[in-house]
Amino acid sequence: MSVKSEQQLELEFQQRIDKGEVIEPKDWMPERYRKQLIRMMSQHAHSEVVGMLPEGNWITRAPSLRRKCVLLAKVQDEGGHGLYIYSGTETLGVSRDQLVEELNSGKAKYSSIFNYPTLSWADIGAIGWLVDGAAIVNQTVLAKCSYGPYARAMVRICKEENFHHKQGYEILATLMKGNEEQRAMAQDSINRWWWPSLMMFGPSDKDSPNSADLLRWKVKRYSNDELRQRFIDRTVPQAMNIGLTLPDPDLKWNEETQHYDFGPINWEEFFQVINGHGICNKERLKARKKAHSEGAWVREAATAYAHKKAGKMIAA
Ligand code: BYC
Repeated sequence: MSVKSEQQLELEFQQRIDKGEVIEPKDWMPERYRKQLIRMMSQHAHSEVVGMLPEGNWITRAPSLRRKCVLLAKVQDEGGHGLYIYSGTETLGVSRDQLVEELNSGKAKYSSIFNYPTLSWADIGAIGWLVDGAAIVNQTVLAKCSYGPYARAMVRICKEENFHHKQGYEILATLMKGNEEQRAMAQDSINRWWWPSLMMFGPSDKDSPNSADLLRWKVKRYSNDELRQRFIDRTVPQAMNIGLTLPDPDLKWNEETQHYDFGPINWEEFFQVINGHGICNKERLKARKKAHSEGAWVREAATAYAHKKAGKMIAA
């Protein structure tokens, strides 16, 4: 029996990708494909889990029982998204414990957006509308990515994100129909969250070292800049619809390109944030570490129960 060379296997792998086939955990894959997926999926899972913190900050201060219930459900959904994606990442041969350790030690990245503070109730609207809105643009495409477990996780996640997006927009639309102070609060929130939301799509294409591989392997279907543009084109009319002004004097419709032109993004701020120097980086990591150590008894109890159950099954 002839053994295929690594080169031959890679060639066949790429042919499968080019034909639009889905790669499953037991299929042969290049080590770099596996590593890139672990990097991207674990960052995504961490983002969902850290993303619970800025919104969790407002659960006790939501302005009505209805708003509190909705926010609780949303934050719980984000926790669930983290768990699906950690499970998806485990299919690549890495344990969730290992991934969580990388987050808690500060080695792993998570989305830059969650290093900004939630200063007012309107920020909960802005997160739903802009942050979940950006996530939908990115993740709808990831639902067609080449790795089966990641793509499948995205289908359910996107359904829930659509609901999150609508609840955020509804919070802002309600505030914009309110008094002057409420409208000012909504506008102030958008002034602070607009640019960081654009940064969620990652650096511009020329500064994106991972994109070439990810596009070739159809993990990414569009580049960072293409998805950012798609998000802007969708979001500007929604802002106009409820009377919000986006804080970019260069933002204008371009008849020729049929897209909105927009002003320069502050990439220096982005790189500061992803390298640990954002407003809330330290606070977020501290909160995660505290939750992890305070949850140790739950993990121990679950392990003890699993061992006891396994022992009983062997005895029977
Ligand atoms: N933040 O080569 P590039 C949510 C890093 S959560 C931090 O373009 P890539 C939600 C990048 O990792 C949604 N780091 O990278 C939750 C790389 O560093 P390393 C989260 C970023 O992977 C709760 C370096 O910059 N969504 O929706 O090709 C409540 C160079 O970048 C960021 C996902 O995670 C960033 N924004 O493209 C509400 C989606 N951008 O690893 C809502 C899945 C870049 O080489 N991920 N970096 O050290 C992706 O689609 C891609 O990973 C990205 C970046 C587009 C984010």
